[in-house]
Amino acid sequence: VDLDDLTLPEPTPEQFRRSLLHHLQYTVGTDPEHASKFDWRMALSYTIRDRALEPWFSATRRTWNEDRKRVYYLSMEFLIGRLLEDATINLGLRDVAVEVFDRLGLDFADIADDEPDAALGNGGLGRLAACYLESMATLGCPAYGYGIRYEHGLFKQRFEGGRQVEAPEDWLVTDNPWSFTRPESAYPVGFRGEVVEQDGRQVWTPQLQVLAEAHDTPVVGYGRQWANTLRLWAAKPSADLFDLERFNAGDFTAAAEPEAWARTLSRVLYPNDTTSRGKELRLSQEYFLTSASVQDIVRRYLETHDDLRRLPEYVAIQMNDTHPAIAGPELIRLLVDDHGFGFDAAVDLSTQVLGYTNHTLLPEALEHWSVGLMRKVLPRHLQIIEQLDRRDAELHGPRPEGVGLILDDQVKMGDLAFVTSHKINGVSALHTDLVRRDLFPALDSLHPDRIVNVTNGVTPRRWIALANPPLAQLLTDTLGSGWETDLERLRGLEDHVDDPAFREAFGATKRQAKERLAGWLADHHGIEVPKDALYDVQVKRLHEYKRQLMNILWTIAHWQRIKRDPGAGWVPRVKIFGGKAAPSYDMAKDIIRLINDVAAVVNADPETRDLLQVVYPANYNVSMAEKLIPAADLSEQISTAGMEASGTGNMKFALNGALTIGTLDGANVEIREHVGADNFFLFGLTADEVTARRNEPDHARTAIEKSQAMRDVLQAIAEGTFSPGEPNRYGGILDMLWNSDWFLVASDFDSYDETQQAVDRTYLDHERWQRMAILNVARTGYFSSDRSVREYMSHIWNITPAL
Ligand code: 26M
Repeated sequence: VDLDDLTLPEPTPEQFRRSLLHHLQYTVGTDPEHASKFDWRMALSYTIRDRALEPWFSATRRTWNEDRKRVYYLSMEFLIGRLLEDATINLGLRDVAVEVFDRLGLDFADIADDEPDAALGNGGLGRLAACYLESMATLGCPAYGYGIRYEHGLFKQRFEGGRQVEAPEDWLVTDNPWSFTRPESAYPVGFRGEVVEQDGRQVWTPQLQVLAEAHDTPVVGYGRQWANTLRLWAAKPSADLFDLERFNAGDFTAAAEPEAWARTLSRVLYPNDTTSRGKELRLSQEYFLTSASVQDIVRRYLETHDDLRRLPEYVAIQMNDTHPAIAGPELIRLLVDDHGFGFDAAVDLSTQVLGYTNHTLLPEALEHWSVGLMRKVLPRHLQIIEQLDRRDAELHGPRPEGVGLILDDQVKMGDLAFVTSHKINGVSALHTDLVRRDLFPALDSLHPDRIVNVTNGVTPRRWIALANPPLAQLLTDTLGSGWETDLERLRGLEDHVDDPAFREAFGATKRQAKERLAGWLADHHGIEVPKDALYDVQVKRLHEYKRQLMNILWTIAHWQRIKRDPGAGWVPRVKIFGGKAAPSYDMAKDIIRLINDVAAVVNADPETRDLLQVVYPANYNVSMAEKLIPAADLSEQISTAGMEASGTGNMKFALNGALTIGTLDGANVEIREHVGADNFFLFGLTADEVTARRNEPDHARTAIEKSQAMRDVLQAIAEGTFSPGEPNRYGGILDMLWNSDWFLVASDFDSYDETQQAVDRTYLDHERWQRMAILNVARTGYFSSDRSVREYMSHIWNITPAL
């Protein structure tokens, strides 16, 4: 078959309309008179999808024909959000689609808004994987994302009496037009059982087997040239799991148990982004993803090669944190047990293929599994880990205390990932320094060439073109097209920063975004906010180190000050919060409730209502981020220094013309260097000062006693100002602030307060603010994920892109 014969030409509006109506009738099975929003959305999705298949097939064919090296990105999370509008933009079809819907009397944006978010991730790590997939496709880097097709993504959040309530998420209840099931690509994944020695070889006979079934989604690059595959594994019981004997004996429930267990593996995403509590199901999910993926990778390689020793020339596997770190032992196992390799040769080969990205230094997030659990679930892999550990000890001589893969009967997954990878990377310059210094000092001095930095980035297609069409239009009008794939061109805006006409147009894009957001808040959340206030936004997962608490405490201080002197010329502010807490994280949930309680009191205060509003729309996710970020004037990046590995929200805000108030943490450091210190609101202790301050006894109490503002705030909370009739509601928070305060809210409060006042003063000088905002956009092109992916390609994967 000549595939080129089947290629669809770039559609005219008329052809697009015909495709749309064809799908509405023949795929969706309805007609324009009766079609619902859902029907139109499906018809549109199929129309767009048809056009995605051509770059998808041609990229796959080219990689195959040219026998190119491929990268495999293994991640427990892909927070891809909605796909329809992104694919439409990347295929260059947005204008045509908008026009066709206009003529049908329908609104393209409204229909695209019907799509559920694919929320297969918690936060930064999962969203980064999604941005990287999009950049790899845009750059023509042959790549596969491998993940799990969770039936239920991240829980849905709502508030009841200000408290977070979780409900299951159900993205698969309606058809997913972007997914292609590949029943022919299914792999058995074994668990438990025994290892016996036979003729000097170890033979593992698993007790349970599950099938991993592939579901493929095309990932379309910008410019219609290339598409890659996101392959998500669904767990299916293998036929022998069904216990026919038991069933026939009438024990139906027991007969179905092993089947139910199998399906559990892809049932639900763990809603944790910090604590790694040892749970057998989590380890089993990690192995399920890893084993299916590694089998698929080796199978694909062997289709066109016969010598596995050349695997590193054709395969790069990237581990997104340690969650898939069992990939090292799994690849070694396949090479030794199934392909006759010696142990050392298998280790060398695996190490050349694998890379490991670290995303956190938080001790509670560093994965470790007890030796006992490993022995039970993955007995052969434990043997390999023990053998790796012995080999390392022999190679490098006597080891200091605490060095090695197993400590206190726990397998340390970070160390395992390190010794089985040729490169280990941190995600910002500061974070990489800390990875070297604090996390892997011993391994770093043994392998000084292994740790490298790749500062995170975000895709400008989703985070500018899709999220902020008026800004995108202004960029194109000012710089010409091309900035979408060469974001450093934003520098060209510097030439226009003093041009009043450009300044006016730039200001208009922000005003429009605020109006859009205000409209959406009113329509979807019943929240009314002024359109001309300073929009101050903190959106991210709830965690003590991110210090949403400091933000809401400052909000209270600000409210108290306005009440003391209402006529003092205050800048009207809307404080916007968004984010979910892990269901078991009590302190984070208390902070959510406090924010909502403060909102209730402050928003109802007639003295201050025109000057201060606090809003917290429930269920922050990727599509809410697309609405909030373009409207922000001020981006809150206020983590305790040394704790946020990078941040990526910080980049999205700066690219959309928000100014940052932030600490010297993660990528804030580099953002400040790029935009210039004058265009960034810096406050707070440095990472080294944080370490020193924590060693000062009673640092919290001392700091609170020094700060009149802080004491007034804590007193109001303790008096029940925000919890009428229940003054002790926030006793836990108050006790923590006075007596422990690990995240140094009190120590940084006054510095934050002074800087917030500087924000107000600057905002009153409209010209100056506008100038700073424009320079933020102009100077943050570096934070494109295209730049990050290029660095991975050249420093870690050794891949040259096909485009
Ligand atoms: C671990 C064990 C069990 C269940 C869940 C987990 C887990 C899941 C996600 C642990 C951590 C997870 O994510 C961490 C994360 O999102 N880190 C963020 O990564 C971003 C991308 O590099 C950085 O920008 C953020 O600073 C970092 O916090």
